Amino acid sequence: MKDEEKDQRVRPGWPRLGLGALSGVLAAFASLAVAELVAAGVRPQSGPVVAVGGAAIDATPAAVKDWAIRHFGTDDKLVLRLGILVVLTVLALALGALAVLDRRIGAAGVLLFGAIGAAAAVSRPDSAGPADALPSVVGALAGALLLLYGLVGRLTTVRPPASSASDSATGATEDGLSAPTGWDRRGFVLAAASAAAASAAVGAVGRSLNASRGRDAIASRAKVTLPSPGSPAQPVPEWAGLRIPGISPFVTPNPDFYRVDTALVVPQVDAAAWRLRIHGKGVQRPGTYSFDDLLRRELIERDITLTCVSNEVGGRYVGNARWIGVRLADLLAECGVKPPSRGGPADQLVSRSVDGMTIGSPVEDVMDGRDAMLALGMNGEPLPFDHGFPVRMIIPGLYGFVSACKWIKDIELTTFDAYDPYWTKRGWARKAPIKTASRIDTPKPFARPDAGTVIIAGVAWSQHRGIDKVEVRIDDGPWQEAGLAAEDTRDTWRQWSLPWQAAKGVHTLTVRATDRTGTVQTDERTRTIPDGASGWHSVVVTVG
Ligand SMILES: Nc1nc2c(c(=O)[nH]1)N[C@H]1C(S)=C(S)[C@@H](COP(=O)(O)O)O[C@H]1N2
Ligand SMILES: [Mo]
Repeated sequence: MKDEEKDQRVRPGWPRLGLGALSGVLAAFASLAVAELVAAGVRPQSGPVVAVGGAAIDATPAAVKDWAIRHFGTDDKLVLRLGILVVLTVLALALGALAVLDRRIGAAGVLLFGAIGAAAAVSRPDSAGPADALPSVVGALAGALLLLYGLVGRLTTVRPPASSASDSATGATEDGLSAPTGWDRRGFVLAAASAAAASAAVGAVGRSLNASRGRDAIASRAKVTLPSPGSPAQPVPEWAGLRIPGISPFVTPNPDFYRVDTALVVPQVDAAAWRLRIHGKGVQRPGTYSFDDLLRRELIERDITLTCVSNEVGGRYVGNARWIGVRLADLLAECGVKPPSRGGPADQLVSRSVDGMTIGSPVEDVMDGRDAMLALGMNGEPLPFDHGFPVRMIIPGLYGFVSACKWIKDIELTTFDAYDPYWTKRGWARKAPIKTASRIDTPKPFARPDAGTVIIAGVAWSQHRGIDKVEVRIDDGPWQEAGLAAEDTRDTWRQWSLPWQAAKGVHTLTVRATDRTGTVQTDERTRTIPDGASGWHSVVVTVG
């Protein structure tokens, strides 16, 4: 304590700059807390962190986004949020210190942050209009007032007018520092502690209000009973699922199903208020459908394996589920839509989601007889919120970014020439059928199995063409044909296995698949951008 005081006397600026920096952080978090509270009244997505994060996701170059998806997986959004908070903290530290030197700079800085948040919020594709600026603006004003009058104001010198000694800051005399450069130490500590406590309380109230806004959506999902489908899926053949430890289960349980999307806040849509609009080029009878309208139609139930274009060779962004939904081709035909091969003027179907995503699919594929659907159910339950409740699109054979719009609300018929959807604008392909692929699930990379019989097993997929053959190669040996599990449909993946007499040493296991068109999976390695990775998956193991 003594040393500190001495220090203060020698370099009176530094401790105050430090406390100024602390004030900056307190003010920043107070701003966020207030913004969260205001966002609860506007829309949860209008808060500055979500808005700036969303803008950052959209602005991120495709390669970086792909890298983030690969490295952080479904945690990518958590990492982004933390990143934003770290950057904000660093800037707030600097701004707080600057505010001690010049309060105008402090004020300008805080308001600039508010302006950035507001600009991001109103320019989001799902923005509800100017009201989305409110959380950032009100938060910034609260932060600026707190910083300047509540905190830094107590640190900076208040030079008492010569005529009046009464409003002189009191810290000076207590510290024994020479007046008039004193500051109100006790007042500052009190203000800082109250600001922190108030921010925590306001933030907590804001968060819980935000959470409760999803109540209608949660209730509407709980009320859904999926009717039994008029066109049920064929029973899964008994031998579609091999009983091999470590192999991917034939049906991916919903909680294990990969999730890839740009939504920082998972949209929670009230099914009762949800509508789907179908319109655009060549739509003779545009229509609007409610969730009940769809439930009343004949439903189809199909097993379909979904794959993400960001899935690397050997990656986990593939899953197989039993979907229930409305046949999309029928709905389009009712609206008078014709595919290009029958003279329809539109060759691209653009799906729009409530969160502003756009996904473009070939009309020809949707109407060529495959089981393209508006899915309402996934593995026996209404769609989970993460996977698009109340309705999403599923088109067998196409990567998710050109087929699987979640939280869909609008379908527009147009042409590929006239419009590029979200991912295409960012360097991904316009059209992207899923590439034939295979993956070794077991043994795992760098496993150390005992010498003797080792079961090599995994999955292979070539949606809408079907898997004909899977082969495995040990080191540079010959290709050996693996045993295939029974085929469910050509839209689903297929398990495979091969018993291997493993000798001691390090070995490389490689797999490749052949689809029903007779095409052998290529060993040419490509990146995921623009239309999906290719190449063989291999795993190195050490047999002991
Ligand atoms: N609204 C919306 N729908 C979306 C996306 C998205 O970012 N937003 N991502 C697409 C991509 S790239 C894929 S691979 C699938 C993933 O679906 P899943 O998360 O249910 O596995 O959703 C598609 N639908
Ligand atoms: Mo994807």
